Amino acid sequence: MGTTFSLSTLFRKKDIRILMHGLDAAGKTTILYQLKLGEVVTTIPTIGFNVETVQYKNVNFTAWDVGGRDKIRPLWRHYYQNTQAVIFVVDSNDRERLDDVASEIEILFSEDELNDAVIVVVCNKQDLPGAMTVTEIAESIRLNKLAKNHATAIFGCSALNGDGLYEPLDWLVQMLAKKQITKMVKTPRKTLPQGSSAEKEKEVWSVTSFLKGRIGTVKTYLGF
Ligand SMILES: Nc1nc2c(ncn2[C@@H]2O[C@H](COP(=O)(O)OP(=O)(O)OP(=O)(O)O)[C@@H](O)[C@H]2O)c(=O)[nH]1
Ligand SMILES: [Mg+2]
Repeated sequence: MGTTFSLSTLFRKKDIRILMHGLDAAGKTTILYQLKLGEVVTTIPTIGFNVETVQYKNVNFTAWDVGGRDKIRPLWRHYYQNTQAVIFVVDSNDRERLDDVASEIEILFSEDELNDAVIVVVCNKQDLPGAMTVTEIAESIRLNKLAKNHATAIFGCSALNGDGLYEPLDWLVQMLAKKQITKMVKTPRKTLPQGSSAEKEKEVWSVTSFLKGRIGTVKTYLGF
């Protein structure tokens, strides 16, 4: 008897909860509203949080943009529960605080509650002439070392002109879909909770037939 699962188990999850973290003035709120409204809004420093749902390629991202001032950073961990992805926003023009960025990112990667989350670093303000490159930032924050135990990637963007805002989302969706498939392959059907909708699902595919024929369907569903 091989491991079996139903395709609908994968399809139930198309809501993704993401956290947007980063030092104050990195551009989190600007990115959030550029994604939501397609325009640059005038921001003030966020004291609590903003939360918005952004729909992209058939996925609903519920994005929590939490204020980054040093005094309120200890509150970040109250938002970790059920988080599937973290977008850590860096001000590419702020060389002076790159050490702070490195230590905050290191803390994030070591949080047990985020063990299953994917973390994407976004180097914002690439439109500014003095902006550090993505490579420079990746080296300074030692992302290679952190990536050994965690799914991660780094991208450049500009919330001001909208460049590069969607590549991180594409990567997140791909990574989360991969994780979901891996989890399902590893989870024997008998461990599904009794009476759950997955349990009631009538059509069940074997792993082999799923892998042979269904990955294309998953991609289509996710909008690739
Ligand atoms: N040049 C440039 N400026 C940007 C960009 N993104 C944001 N800004 C500016 O950076 C400043 C801070 O942006 P916010 O979005 O408020 O930053 P934040 O990360 O939400 O800050 P907190 O709420 O304090 O944590 C604002 O003046 C934005 O207009 C960008 O891509 N390029
Ligand atoms: Mg803000």
